[in-house]
Amino acid sequence: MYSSVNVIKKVEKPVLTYKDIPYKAALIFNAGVAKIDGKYVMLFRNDYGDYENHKLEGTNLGLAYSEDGINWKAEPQPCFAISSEEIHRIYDPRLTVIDGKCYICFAMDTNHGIRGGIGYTDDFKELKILSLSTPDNRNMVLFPEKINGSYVRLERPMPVYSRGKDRFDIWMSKSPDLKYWGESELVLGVEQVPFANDKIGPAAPPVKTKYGWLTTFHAVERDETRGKHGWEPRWTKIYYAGIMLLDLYNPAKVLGICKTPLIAPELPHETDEGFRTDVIFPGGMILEDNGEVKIYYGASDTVECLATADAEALAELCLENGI
Ligand code: BMA
Repeated sequence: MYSSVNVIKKVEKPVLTYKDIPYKAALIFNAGVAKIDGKYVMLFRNDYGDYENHKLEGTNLGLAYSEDGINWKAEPQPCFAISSEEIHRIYDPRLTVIDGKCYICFAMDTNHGIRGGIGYTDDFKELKILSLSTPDNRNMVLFPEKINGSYVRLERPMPVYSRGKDRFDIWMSKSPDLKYWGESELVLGVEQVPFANDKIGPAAPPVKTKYGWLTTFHAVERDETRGKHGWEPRWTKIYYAGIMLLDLYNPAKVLGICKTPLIAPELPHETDEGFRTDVIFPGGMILEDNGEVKIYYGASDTVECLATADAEALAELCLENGI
């Protein structure tokens, strides 16, 4: 088992759980976070049902606000009810502010596969969809500015037929308008991550540092000998958070990657309590003016947590070993 790198400081308790939600809620996790006009906004995934009796009924998204990024208050109702005969649910939202507008990337389960979606909202009441990928693709994140004249996203297609089950990698695509996407390139292959023997995918949207784009990813390790974890009937995987640095002008180029997990499951709510324990899944990273990053992550697919680190120290960790 790995430990988190020593520059990571975890907040001891989750920052949001189902107990903080004023409507039906069970698993609160995999949130996207943005700082807008000095105030923090969180769009979180809620797999609702009966937590005590381990019964889940469905998924919706909820909204919470915070003045300090640590203490959160959830809004009275869930937001963005998007479903139809074809669409089952949207989940795992990631927020990126570009030129003052809040964009939302999300995964969408449909009758015909999993699609990656990109939309925006002006008021967190209505989600206006700009593009939906062909299946299967998800874990999309947008860079916070155009690079060489294009919008850029990281994404994780799932080529089961050719790569074999779960052997998935991180890709990048470009767009002139956030609607039409192309010029796709491989960014990081799963075989380049020493702590992943299964699949990897983008995590929180990248932040800009003078060294390059600093960005988290998730990395999955399978070790069936460790047995099942959590109250989900078959769960045996471990999800770590990793971190890498991408070139500022050509973000398909990895400048360096930290060779051990950035965040590993360690605290009781990360390893012992919940639906799928041993899962760390970042969805938000905020770079503060003092150089600190706040990294928000779902733990055990059950609660939303926060860790902090110095952005420069993280960039150095990536550059120490290169790729
Ligand atoms: C992934 C996604 C995430 C989830 C993770 C661990 O495949 O479904 O939403 O957090 O698995 O269960």
